[in-house]
Amino acid sequence: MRIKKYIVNKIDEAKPQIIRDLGKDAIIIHTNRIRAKGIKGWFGKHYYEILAATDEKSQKEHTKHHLNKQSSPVSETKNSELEEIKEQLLENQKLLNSILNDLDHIPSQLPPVYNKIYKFLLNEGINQDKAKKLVNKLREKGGENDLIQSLKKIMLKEIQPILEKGIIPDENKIFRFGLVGPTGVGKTTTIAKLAAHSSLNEKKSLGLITLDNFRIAAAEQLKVYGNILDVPVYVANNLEEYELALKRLNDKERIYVDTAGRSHKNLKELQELKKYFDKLSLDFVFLVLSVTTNIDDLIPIYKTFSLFNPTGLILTKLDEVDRYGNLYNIITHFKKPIYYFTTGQNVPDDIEVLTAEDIIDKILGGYHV
Ligand SMILES: Nc1nc2c(ncn2[C@@H]2O[C@H](COP(=O)(O)OP(=O)(O)OP(=O)(O)O)[C@@H](O)[C@H]2O)c(=O)[nH]1
Ligand SMILES: [Mg+2]
Repeated sequence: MRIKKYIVNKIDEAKPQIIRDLGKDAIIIHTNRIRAKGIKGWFGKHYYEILAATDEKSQKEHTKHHLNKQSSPVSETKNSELEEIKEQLLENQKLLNSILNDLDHIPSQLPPVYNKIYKFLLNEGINQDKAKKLVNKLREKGGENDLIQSLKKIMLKEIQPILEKGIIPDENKIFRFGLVGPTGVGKTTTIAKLAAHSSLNEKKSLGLITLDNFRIAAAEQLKVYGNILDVPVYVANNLEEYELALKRLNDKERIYVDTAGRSHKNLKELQELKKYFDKLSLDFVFLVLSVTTNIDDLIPIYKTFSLFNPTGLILTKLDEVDRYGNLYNIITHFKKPIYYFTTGQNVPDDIEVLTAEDIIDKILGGYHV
């Protein structure tokens, strides 16, 4: 066995070197994508470390073959021999391509049209692994002329069943809602929007409770909205006050409970908050997350807040993003229905319910053939 290491900018670049050094039977045994050290690395420069191997026998044959070719004068090389070499090289190329494809579905090996779609998905903010999986599914499906239409179907099949669950039944029942989430994502603003909708459109009787005694301004913020809508707002500083507020709002068709934003790193405070939620069985617990937060940062947040056993998500600040791929990341990663999307600071207008189709249209809308 002979192993040789290659450092290249693109995996393709290693292929001719591997054939030249180790022969056509060489196989790639390992590839590693590495970020360049120092200042180059900061600018996202990557290179590949590739390990290729061949056994001694085929290596010897390769060297012999190589030397023979070198010593024979070009004038003596017959056309048929040249053809043979050409064929051999093409064979090698095919072999290496298939190895590389099997390795990690390397995007540079994709046919151009798929590569374009892959790059588009990445550019839209879809996570690399998820984009790769989508393109692979698209390739497997194949056959259809309109690839974007096929991709849409694939994505729809994936996210529709998740989103379909995110509907509040249109019943004359009493519903209690609690909103939790990290700081500043828009929980209080969203409660104001929801409360306005319940009161003005659905004509429901309602009350608001805030457990946010953390910031003095927080209770005031909700009270202002309460006054405008003419609905009672209770500020609960402890469990007793919370129970009292619940009693007073007992006959209301809708109760919205606002909470202080907490860092997911502050587990103790979150566990304390959980005690309040346990006091009243809430029909819907919404975890409020901002779409401006990257999926990698959302994962630990989601993990900690799953303490509250959320019914679903509310995604805020959709107006602040230009690319919608993170929606796909969030839906496929957490597999939780998204009940509402908020699209700005205006109360009560900037809130929407989006279907799976709406979301996919947003993501794929910018693709040009
Ligand atoms: N652009 C944009 N801003 C929003 C949206 N929703 C809320 N905001 C703004 O985000 C800021 C924080 O909103 P809050 O409702 O106070 O957020 P919160 O989650 O209650 O914050 P804490 O209670 O401090 O954790 C405010 O300036 C809101 O106007 C939205 O959909 N888009
Ligand atoms: Mg708040």
